[in-house]
Amino acid sequence: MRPIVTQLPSAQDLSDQILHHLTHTQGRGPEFATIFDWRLAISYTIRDQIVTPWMRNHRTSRNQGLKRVYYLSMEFLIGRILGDAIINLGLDQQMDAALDILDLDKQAILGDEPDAALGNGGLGRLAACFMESLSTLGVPAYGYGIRYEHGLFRQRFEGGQQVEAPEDWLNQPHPWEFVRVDYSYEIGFKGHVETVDGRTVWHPGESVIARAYDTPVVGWKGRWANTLRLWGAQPTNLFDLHRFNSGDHAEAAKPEALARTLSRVLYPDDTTDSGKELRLKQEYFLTAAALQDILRRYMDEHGDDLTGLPDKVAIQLNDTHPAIAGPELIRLLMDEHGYGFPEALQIARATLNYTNHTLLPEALERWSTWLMGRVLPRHLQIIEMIDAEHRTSTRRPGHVGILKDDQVLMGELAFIMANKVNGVSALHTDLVRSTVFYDLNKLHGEKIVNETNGVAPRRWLRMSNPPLAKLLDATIGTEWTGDLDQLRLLEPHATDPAFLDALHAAKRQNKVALSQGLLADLGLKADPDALFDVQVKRMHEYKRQLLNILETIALWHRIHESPNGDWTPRLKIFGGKAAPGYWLAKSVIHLINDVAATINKDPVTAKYLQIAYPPNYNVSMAEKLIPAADLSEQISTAGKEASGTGNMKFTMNGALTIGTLDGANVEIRELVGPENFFLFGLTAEEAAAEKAKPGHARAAIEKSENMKIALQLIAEGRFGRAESYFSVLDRTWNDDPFLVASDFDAYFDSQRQVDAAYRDTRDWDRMAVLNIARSGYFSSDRTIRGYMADIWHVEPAPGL
Ligand code: 26Y
Repeated sequence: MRPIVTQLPSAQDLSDQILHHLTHTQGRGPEFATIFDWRLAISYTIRDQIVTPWMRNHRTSRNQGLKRVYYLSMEFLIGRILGDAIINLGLDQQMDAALDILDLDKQAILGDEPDAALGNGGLGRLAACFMESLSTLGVPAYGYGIRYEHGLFRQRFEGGQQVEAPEDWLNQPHPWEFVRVDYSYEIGFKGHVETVDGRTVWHPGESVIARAYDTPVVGWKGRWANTLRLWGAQPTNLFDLHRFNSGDHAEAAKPEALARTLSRVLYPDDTTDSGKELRLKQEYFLTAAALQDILRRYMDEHGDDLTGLPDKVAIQLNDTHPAIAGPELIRLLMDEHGYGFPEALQIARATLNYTNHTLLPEALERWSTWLMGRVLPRHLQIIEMIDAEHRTSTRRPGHVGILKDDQVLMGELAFIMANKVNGVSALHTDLVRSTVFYDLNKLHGEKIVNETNGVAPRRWLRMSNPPLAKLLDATIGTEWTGDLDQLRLLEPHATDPAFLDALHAAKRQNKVALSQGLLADLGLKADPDALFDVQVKRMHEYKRQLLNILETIALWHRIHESPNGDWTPRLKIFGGKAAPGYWLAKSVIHLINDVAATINKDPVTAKYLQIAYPPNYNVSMAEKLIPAADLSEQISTAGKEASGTGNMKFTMNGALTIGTLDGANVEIRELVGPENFFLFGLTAEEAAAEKAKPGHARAAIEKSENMKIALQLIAEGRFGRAESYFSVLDRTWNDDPFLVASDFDAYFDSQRQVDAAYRDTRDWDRMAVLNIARSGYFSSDRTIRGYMADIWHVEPAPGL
């Protein structure tokens, strides 16, 4: 390939181009332009820069017939795009200077962009980090998802309780996407199946058009850009005039109505699978559109013989959500392209791979055969064929299978149809082997592999933590951004007082900035020298925000007992949304807010303890909170958190972790060193044994003075009407499935060790350096290299 020398634009070039887009694309003169106009003009200017590597990708991949990766995900939690694109293109300094020329405020411009919140939490954010790393590494790849009109709901608090409002990011023009009217596919649902001359034909009863909307995703140094292709639903026949004219107005509008609902809204629940028809339709909509697109591209480039598909295509299923890909690919190969079942099965199996992200039984997808048969009748037939073939070929009739109790088990389907199945941390992968897929693992020993999660260091370090990034650049050079293992070079500086001072100053700068935000948004006066203790993630019982707030209450009580004691000042920060129907998680939100209201106005403890719960935690808020954190709360019941990725972001940004031996915490602790990590709590094995003991909760509470006091204060109504928390209290005393009580004392004691450690500033900062220096493993670049070698068997494009 001819090397392409790309000249970076100067500040003057950028400012000229911004003015050009302002006038010619936005149609506004500078004297009338709003922040929004400027942001769009700047976004178009940056987008122009991405087009060069993007075209390079298209030409190289096609001309050289490169194998591609396809990442199918119902969620891409992207967040804001502009700041990340500027950083990746290496244009931050030029852009700062350009904005100076134009006299524009960068923070105001960046802050004007709405978050693309097309995901619930970890799984969606992982997909976004993977897209960035795939581009950074120069791997030809597409992400396929749904262009939800409404992303994850907005959260606000009323009387301390969560209230949801619809999210509306597409209410304004979205400058990053290119609509591809020429790439549209018809997606059918329902109807009936017919056999004509031995060939099966599915006649769908209704259909929609999937239309492609492309967003380029640029990697580090702007060398390569891949495409995130999101599907939006369009009605098949815009309007049935015939029906309308004959007076059947409702019937005439039906195709429109189906299309309007299909890509309308992201399902906001990441825990309980509700088995809703619309969700199944969304999953099929994404999958069927993606597969048609993949086969079309393959045949364009390599001809009509689809037996070579696995050599040129690797498809990754992000959890079971797109697992209908197995039956759909077989259907396309058999019914549309004339292959026999055995051959179709073999091609599909060599192409598909499946990532498992959860062991929680309530999050595992299963569809009733009745619903599956109604919505996707042909697919149900194929599922029955896959199931029967698997039972025969493994000689396990009536044993493990996809169909059970009139349900289609999507995990089993994904497993059986996958070439490789992976877990997302070492511990999780072990548990995948020994629990959910115990039987299947015995039959297919080589199938399960581990790929520990990672996060994109461009967004999660260079972009979101400028003070630290600057210090790293000055100390070890700039190469760490694309090669995070280079953070190791910091280790010798862990004993250098000047470096420790500089690190402390960088952290403090982030804490001051956050404090200003908390004052402006919540009216909370935070002390930037207090320990910033942060737990941000979705609200879920297994993540145990309840353990954290109960410990806070107990601490508050102890401070009251000796108000002149030598307490370490702390700011407890919570952030996270509960699924709208998850009552218990919502009561915990209510409890945290009520406790915060009481404690924050207590003059006796004010110097030592404050609580902040800013509403509407999202990617952009994470970018502010994580760089300002001293302590990262990773306190899930061992065995329940598949990996966690927030934990990695905190470590990279120099927070120390208080955590259990769960998910990737295990690997974080091993890497940073057990002496630089605050470990507490039962192991996964111990937790399982403890849970099996009758009366474990009550027994543990009786033994713990601190826990008893905390529960008692709640029950007495010290923070609000006790009735509000009756269900939380009742569950804690009588059931406590996530072992808050069993781990309480260990957690409380560990927090006191944190208090003591934080008082030795020098030593704390030294530990922070070691956490940063040893966090290189958690770059998603490393994760993607693992997928490339173990699962996809793809190479970066030549020259990258
Ligand atoms: C089927 C529906 C109810 C559903 C929708 C979303 C089920 C699950 C999800 C999302 C799950 C998720 O975000 N899992 C998280 O994936 C992260 C990335 O691997 C892990 O780090 C994290 O531990 C896991 O909870």
